[in-house]
Amino acid sequence: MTGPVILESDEIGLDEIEALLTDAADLVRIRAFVNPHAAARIARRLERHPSHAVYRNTTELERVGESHFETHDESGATDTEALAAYLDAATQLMEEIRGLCAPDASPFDALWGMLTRTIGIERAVLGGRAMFAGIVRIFPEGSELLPHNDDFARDAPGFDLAASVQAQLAVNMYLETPRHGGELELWRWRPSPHQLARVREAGSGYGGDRSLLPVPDVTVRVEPGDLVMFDAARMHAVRRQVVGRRIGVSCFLGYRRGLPLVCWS
Ligand SMILES: O=C(O)CCC(=O)C(=O)O
Repeated sequence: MTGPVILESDEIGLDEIEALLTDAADLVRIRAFVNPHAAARIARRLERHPSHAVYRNTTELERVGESHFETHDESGATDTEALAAYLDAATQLMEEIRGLCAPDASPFDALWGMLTRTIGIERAVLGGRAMFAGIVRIFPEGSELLPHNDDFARDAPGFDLAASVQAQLAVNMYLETPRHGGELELWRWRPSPHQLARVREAGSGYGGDRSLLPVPDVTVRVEPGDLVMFDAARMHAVRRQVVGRRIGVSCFLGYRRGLPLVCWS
């Protein structure tokens, strides 16, 4: 078994995505993708947005914007009212979040601009309507994200988008990071639903029990300004924020061979 393979890059293009999907790399990182000096300022402005709230189904964590994860339950059953509200608000929320970044450049716009140049990017469409993309995730001091993976086909069964996406990549751009804790952990394991059920932490609606998992294959300390991308089908987690909090802008990229990427949160 090799040690962690972090592909340091200055761009995300097809080569970087291919490296993740073939396991040639565990993680792609672009250092200072967001100006590290602007990052803290942007974080302070974003957290003032009125949508700032705890996640409906993970109350330890907070977010600005909205997340498709909050529109379904553990089994993947859609809460139709929550989904309609999510789609109704998507475009305006994205504009408001962009507006709050100004006069600094919006991290999400920078990602969008880069992907427009390299591969092509579109907002994901669900039931004919564009999804929200670019959630701001706030991990308060003391919080953690349990080991889990993300799979749109599992979370939104029956939608065309799920069937057309061949791989789901997670992109996180960090604006503020804790002085101690908050490392990203990644396993070289893409568990099936059955395997996931076997390691589920009692009482958690989404996450695995660390004591049932081996030591992660990759543990990375992230810095303000870093962009990190990995295959969301792999088990991943965020260690407890011991001192300080962690704020980042996050979205998923859906890879479809020969087509532009699609983006959602
Ligand atoms: O914030 C991170 O570093 C990873 C978050 C995560 O679990 C995800 O993007 O799915």
